[in-house]
Amino acid sequence: MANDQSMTKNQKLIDWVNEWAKICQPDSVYWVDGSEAEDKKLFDQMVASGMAVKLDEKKRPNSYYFQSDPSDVARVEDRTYICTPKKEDAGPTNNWADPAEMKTLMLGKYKGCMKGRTMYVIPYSMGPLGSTIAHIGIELTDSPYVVVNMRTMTRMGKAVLDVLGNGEFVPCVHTVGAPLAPGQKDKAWPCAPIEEKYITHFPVTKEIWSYGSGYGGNALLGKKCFALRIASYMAKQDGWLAEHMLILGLTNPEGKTKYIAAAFPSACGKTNLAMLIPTIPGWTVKCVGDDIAWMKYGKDGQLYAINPEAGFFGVAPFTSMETNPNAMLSCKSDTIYTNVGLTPDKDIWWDGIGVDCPEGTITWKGEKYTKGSDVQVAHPNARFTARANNCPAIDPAWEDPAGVPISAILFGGRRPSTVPLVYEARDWNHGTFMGSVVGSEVTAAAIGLKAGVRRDPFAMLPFCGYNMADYFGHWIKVGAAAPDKNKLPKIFNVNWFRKDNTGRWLWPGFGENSRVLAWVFDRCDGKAKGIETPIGLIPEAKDINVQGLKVTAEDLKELLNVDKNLWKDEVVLIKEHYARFGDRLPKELAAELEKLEKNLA
Ligand code: GTP
Ligand code: SPV
Ligand code: MN
Repeated sequence: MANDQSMTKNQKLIDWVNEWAKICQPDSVYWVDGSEAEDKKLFDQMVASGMAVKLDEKKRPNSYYFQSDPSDVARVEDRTYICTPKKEDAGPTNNWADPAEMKTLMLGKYKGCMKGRTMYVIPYSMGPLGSTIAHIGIELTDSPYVVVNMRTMTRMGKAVLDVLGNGEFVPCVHTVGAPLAPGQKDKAWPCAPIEEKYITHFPVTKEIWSYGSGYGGNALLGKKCFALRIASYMAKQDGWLAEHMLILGLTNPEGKTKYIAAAFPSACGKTNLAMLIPTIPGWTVKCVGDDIAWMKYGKDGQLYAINPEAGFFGVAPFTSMETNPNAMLSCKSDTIYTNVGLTPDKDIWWDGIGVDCPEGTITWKGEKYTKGSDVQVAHPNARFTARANNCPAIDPAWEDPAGVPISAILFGGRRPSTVPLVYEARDWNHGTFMGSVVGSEVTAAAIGLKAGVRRDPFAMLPFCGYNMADYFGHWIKVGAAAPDKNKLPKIFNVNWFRKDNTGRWLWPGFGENSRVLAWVFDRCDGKAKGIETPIGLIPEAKDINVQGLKVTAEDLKELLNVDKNLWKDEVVLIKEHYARFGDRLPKELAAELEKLEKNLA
């Protein structure tokens, strides 16, 4: 089979690819088939060109190391656009540009942008191939790094074209924005300067145009661009939910399983929670997904979730056999590492991996580490790209096209104070309120953010494809449309990141979070009690099992404390946050805020 347009009979697709080839002017066009041989060939080429390093085959089978350009290490929220016809429809939390103007501007940049390179055509499916809830995208890219990452993160290749037939696809155009003049030597990691990058979405016409970055969410367009920004817009139109959520299956000592979805902002613990190993006896956790959930009501009236991805693009630093063994085992083989340290024996290293950094390790910037030097070995947003199938804790139902029934939804972020370890919403609208006011200390997952706590509603601030106030309204609507209110998931807020006034973590986190999940499970099972507070229901101290922990009774009291004065300050911040949305804010949420204020008086 030739890797060309003979792979499909979809004339619309062929015409679209040819049109873009004319604009971008690549040396050649290559249709990706998704085979292992093709994957190997691409890696070999990248090793030969100096873009990739093959890791030691014994220590890290079939795994490769990449170093990005120092300017291209994470998502760029400043350079990310939602281009709806009307500015109000993108809302106050998104960068907006007029679609026609943006297209004119970007077409100017796309002209000849792939000179000296190959244009790869990547057919991919978000969701199990052929499932009625999956959606197909086609990404054009001039980055072989993107191709090999998409192979792990999505179902990709010829099989997708077969399923697509003459059907509709979401067109995604990507370039690193670094054309080569004849004879010009390529960089190991070509990209455009930050101020020339554009990560652009046209939700109404369902198109994605990305220019100038080769990294993560900027370049793997099936992930944040499609499965969240475009999909959230589709979900609003069609009455479902596209969310920045992990999905896990929790089984109690009696063998009963419940599924939980959880939204935490970037680098706030989704991958860790999704595959945690419970420290309390008799409980197990299985992973369905670690970043994105698409949720719809099933015939039985319950909310069902699928993971549209096929792999993990996980934060490397502080992942270890101690904190997250399942992630370490997932990235043992067949893994792509980006911006970690490269040891002299061709293995990888990052802070918190559990061993000292070997002398002579090459840092993500290409410097040599010597003991005592204070160079940064791995970038804080260094990532591994690993196959979900390689995760020892993958749930047997993770690819079930019907999804898994969701019993509980958790929200949370990094809050050093104020927000207790866990509290439960009184009902769906109260839970929607909780999601809408999530705050978190910013992390390294995006470039150029000011340090401190920012509001990141539903962990969707960088990922909502339309007006955030309308998104809140959509959540209210989905709750109201529940076929059976009693089957709605219960909603909780959690906070693993409380500190005391010396800066010490009050809660050990990681596997110990199972102690909180157990209370959530029991609440859903009608067993444990919830105590009313002004902000919602909290556990009785006795219902959080702290056996074997260093957490003292005092610590636990502090962790579960609802300090009225701190919450009054919080209300002021929530009001500021809500004010951005003007009268587009759903009245149900204004009412929830009023209720909270009254409860605190
Ligand atoms: P994205 O992939 O950016 O969406 O991130 P994520 O939400 O999946 O975050 P991840 O699980 O990768 O965790 C990010 C960082 O938070 C890592 O360095 C973890 O070690 C740390 N972390 C995760 N869970 C906990 C926890 O329970 N307590 C503490 N203290 N740190 C945690
Ligand atoms: C996030 O930032 O939430 C991620 C990493 O999951 S990226 O794919 O770069 O968006
Ligand atoms: Mn994420």
